[in-house]
Amino acid sequence: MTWRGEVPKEALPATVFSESRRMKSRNGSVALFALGLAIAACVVFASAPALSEPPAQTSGSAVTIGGPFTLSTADGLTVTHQTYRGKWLLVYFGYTFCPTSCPTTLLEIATALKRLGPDAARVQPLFITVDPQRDTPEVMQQYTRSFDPRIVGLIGTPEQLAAAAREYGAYYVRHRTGSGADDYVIDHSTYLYVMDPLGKFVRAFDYGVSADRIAAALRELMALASHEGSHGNISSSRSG
Ligand SMILES: [Cu+2]
Repeated sequence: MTWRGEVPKEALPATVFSESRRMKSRNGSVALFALGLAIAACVVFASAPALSEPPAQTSGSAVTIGGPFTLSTADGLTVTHQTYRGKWLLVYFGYTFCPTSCPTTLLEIATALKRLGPDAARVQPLFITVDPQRDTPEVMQQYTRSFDPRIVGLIGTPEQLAAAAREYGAYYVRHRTGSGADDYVIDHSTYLYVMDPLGKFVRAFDYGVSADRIAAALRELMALASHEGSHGNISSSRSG
């Protein structure tokens, strides 16, 4: 069974992380893993040199990133695009079996939350799986908690996930690595999207963004928003 996340023509060019070039198992050697990293880095940076700084403010742009979705938490709660209004969202599409880009990004997000201190309460990271076959609620729960319990993993039916990915212009496609049902990897775009407390897209970070940059950008955005007073429903936890 195969599914594809559709790539809207107007979407940001996808930074595709070519996981099919790497080992299919998580039990490979360190050397293989390092080689995989090197290949992945080449793929990412060679394919999207212009996207290392995509501050892409969308106001006035025809491109709309983010939109209605219905997904579920690992606890079985249904969530939609409305659920997290009032929070700054960090949205990332990936899967728990991902050998590099997902663990790397989630680690940076977890570190960014620590850097933000109390302001992290105003941020909600969402890790949306593109692998509904293997990412069961239990697997997702365990995975996101291993980075930071504040990261929420979202699952859904293949249709729900494809729809959510489409709203964000996220790309993913499965590649078989063997004949077994679970012998596959998923190439996927690696943007980390930032949505404001009103649910509007603010910017996207390309793969490789550091925790410090994520934290600094969020601080800046929060300060700007409270300065402008244009986001009345930001949870007024505190600021510093
Ligand atoms: Cu990944």
